Amino acid sequence: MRKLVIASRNKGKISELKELLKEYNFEILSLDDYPEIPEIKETGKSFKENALIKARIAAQETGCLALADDSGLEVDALGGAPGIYSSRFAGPNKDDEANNKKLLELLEGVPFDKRTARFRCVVAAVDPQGIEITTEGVCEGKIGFEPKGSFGFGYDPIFIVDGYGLTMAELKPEIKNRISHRAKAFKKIAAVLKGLLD
Ligand code: ITT
Repeated sequence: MRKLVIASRNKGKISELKELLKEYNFEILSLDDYPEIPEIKETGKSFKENALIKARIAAQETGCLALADDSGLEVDALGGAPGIYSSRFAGPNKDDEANNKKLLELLEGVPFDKRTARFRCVVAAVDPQGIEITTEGVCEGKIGFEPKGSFGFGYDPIFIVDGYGLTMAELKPEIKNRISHRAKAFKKIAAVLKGLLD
């Protein structure tokens, strides 16, 4: 079976990507299986640049097809922040609760109709021979006034998904895995990969 390395150490992301990859015939690994690979610095200026940086390093270091996801939340009332800085918005230690608290504080006094936001995800696939593909997915919503729900990770408890009236953390994982930014980007890349591998 062909090996595929997910170039991530984010447990929430890895489990979502594993679920999305279930139907494909890969042995799935992640950077947790390669503890010797140091933390990859995300020095890019866009989700696409960062996804490619992560996938390229993982492909080079492991010799396997690598898949990386760079994603984040864009809040219109904050000029698109936290964007590519989503994971460390409240400081260097990735702490979802602190990130959510900071975001809610910054939006204090902003009415519901002005709290528009979207999750954006770019997935990059890089193979050791140097073939590179990227795709993007977006999921629109609004930032709520308090955290709700316990599924998912990151900003899910404060992100109210358009058309559902519930936060992403209140939606069952199988629903998130159908409608999320990651699912959309992933669906597109899976179609291309399938064509390449067949
Ligand atoms: P890796 O680089 O190891 O994959 P990371 O958490 O640093 O892990 P990113 O740089 O792509 O990954 O940052 C993504 C951040 O955006 C993530 O930590 C969350 O705060 C947020 N985010 C992305 N997708 C999300 C989702 O589906 N639900 C909630 N928050 C999400």
